[in-house]
Amino acid sequence: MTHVEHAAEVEGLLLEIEENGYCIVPDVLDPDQLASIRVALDRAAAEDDASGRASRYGPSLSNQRVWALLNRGEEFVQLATHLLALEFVHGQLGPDVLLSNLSANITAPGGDREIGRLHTDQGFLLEPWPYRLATNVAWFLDDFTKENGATLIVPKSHTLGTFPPHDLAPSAPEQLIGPAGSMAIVDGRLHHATGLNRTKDQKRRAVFATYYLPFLRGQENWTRSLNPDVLAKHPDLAAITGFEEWQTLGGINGPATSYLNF
Ligand SMILES: O=C(O)CCC(=O)C(=O)O
Repeated sequence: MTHVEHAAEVEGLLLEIEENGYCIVPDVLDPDQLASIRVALDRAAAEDDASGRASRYGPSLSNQRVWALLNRGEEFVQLATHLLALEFVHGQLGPDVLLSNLSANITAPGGDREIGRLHTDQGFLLEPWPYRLATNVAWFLDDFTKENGATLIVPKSHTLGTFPPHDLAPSAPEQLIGPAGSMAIVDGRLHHATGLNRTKDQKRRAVFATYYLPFLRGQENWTRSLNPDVLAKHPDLAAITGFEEWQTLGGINGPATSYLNF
């Protein structure tokens, strides 16, 4: 594909997000990349279980979240800084962004009703929301199917600029469906929820990279949690994890103090 064809394709998909609140891009990760990310995630999830720190939820605690993945393997740094994903993120949010969080959500069989509520990724702001503050990149590590908990979505709900209805059981007309290796780009205002995994024995693994406009405080406080070795190896992470001053914000106007062991 030529540079011009590529730019036109990205432009077309950005328009699709403007209209529907999301788009799905297939074939972004190749089978080797997928295999190594799955191994890294399974290892991190098992380590959390073994240490008693696992973030499990749902009626039978079948679902598992694994947080702050920058610290859990090189594979995850590559996802957070993936050039094509960042092209979409910059198209949505502009040239400067922060990585609010990088987490995995693993749905597994268990439970008989949808678990989470419909929500958005910028629900920290009082409504109405005049513009987008967040963009989420969902990396499909397994096929996303109707049965295995593919994310529930309400297309075009990003144009409402409001919270979803406060119902306990989410009702959404569509789901993010696509093969493993795809990524979905989701406007931070889109109403969505984790689907219920109705399969007998299939997990649905996904990594969610959420980016914010640079003046916001992100979900993860990377300036305290990012492993210094990871930062030393990837100095380009400094800007998106909030280590650098942006405009007049986040500067250090006095001696710097390390709170890493605080
Ligand atoms: O796991 C999913 O399908 C959705 C996760 C989600 O809603 C989120 O990370 O905000």
